[in-house]
Amino acid sequence: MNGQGARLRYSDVTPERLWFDRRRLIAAATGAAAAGLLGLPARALEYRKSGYSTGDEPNSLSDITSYNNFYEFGTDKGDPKRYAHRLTTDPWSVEIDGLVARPGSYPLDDILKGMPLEERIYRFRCVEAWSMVIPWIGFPLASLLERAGVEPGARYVAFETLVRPEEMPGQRQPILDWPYREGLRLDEAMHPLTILATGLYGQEMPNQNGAPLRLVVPWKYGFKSIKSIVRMSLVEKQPPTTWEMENPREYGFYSNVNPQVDHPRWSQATERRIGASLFSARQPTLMFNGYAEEVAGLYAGMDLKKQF
Ligand SMILES: Nc1nc2c(c(=O)[nH]1)N[C@H]1C(S)=C(S)[C@@H](COP(=O)(O)O)O[C@H]1N2
Ligand SMILES: [Mo]
Repeated sequence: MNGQGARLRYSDVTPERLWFDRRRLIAAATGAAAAGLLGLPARALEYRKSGYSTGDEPNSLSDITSYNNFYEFGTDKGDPKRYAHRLTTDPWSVEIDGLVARPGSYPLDDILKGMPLEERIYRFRCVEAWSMVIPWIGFPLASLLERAGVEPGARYVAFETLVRPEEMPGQRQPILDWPYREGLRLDEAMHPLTILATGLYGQEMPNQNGAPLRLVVPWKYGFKSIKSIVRMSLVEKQPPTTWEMENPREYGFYSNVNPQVDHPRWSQATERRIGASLFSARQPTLMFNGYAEEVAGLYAGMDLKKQF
């Protein structure tokens, strides 16, 4: 995989301290030529900063890559880091089917050709009441859906993760009903905050975070961010989603971050920022994870206690 945006090898990892320095350098430099003079890898610069970023301080690369949920590799937070490096992510294709004008198998290299990659620092809120701040690199899901040509009648997008038990040890056990599945309403999918991420911290997506392509929907609980996507289907009816299938009482289709609607077994009113000092206070969770201004309108007139 060469020269495609943020698809750098994970072995090229840049320590985050260097990344912060690099951000300063990039701010001072003008484009790839200047970056070349500074001896920086040009591929890492093939994205631009986005106005959508939050002002929060990002978590460390080490937090982001060692405390993960990716049940295909096991249920322990350390399992993805332990086992996901064995996953082959090149070549990779995404099947786009259903109600689209141009269905088919889209090679990731083709998807990334001409796709404007942006760095977006987003808050990430897990349903387990912890949070992180992550500098994703990605592109709007809407851009890809527009390429495929959404047909009238499509009202939802259904997503599926790769099934490859040879490389995904968790899939050799019936932990979940594989493949991992997720879904969005079409207006949520087309919203400019919704991205398909191909990297973070200026480098290719670490396998444990969902390489090579994962969804990021910053106003929803983390489990909506399906990893290692191989299929996207444009459909008429609300699709079944993994956690709703497992336990519909605890996990709804919408899964919007909402401090007023508790999980049946714990409160969603506050959150613990991973990496923060043990003595630092939990912080209040914000409606729609702090993105209410942008997305509250999508849910006007809905009872969010019933459609959670
Ligand atoms: N395919 C797949 N995607 C997944 C999961 C999973 O188990 N399998 N876990 C989800 C959950 S519960 C969370 S909190 C986030 C975690 O993303 P991160 O490890 O990059 O922080 O991924 C989500 N996407
Ligand atoms: Mo989660």
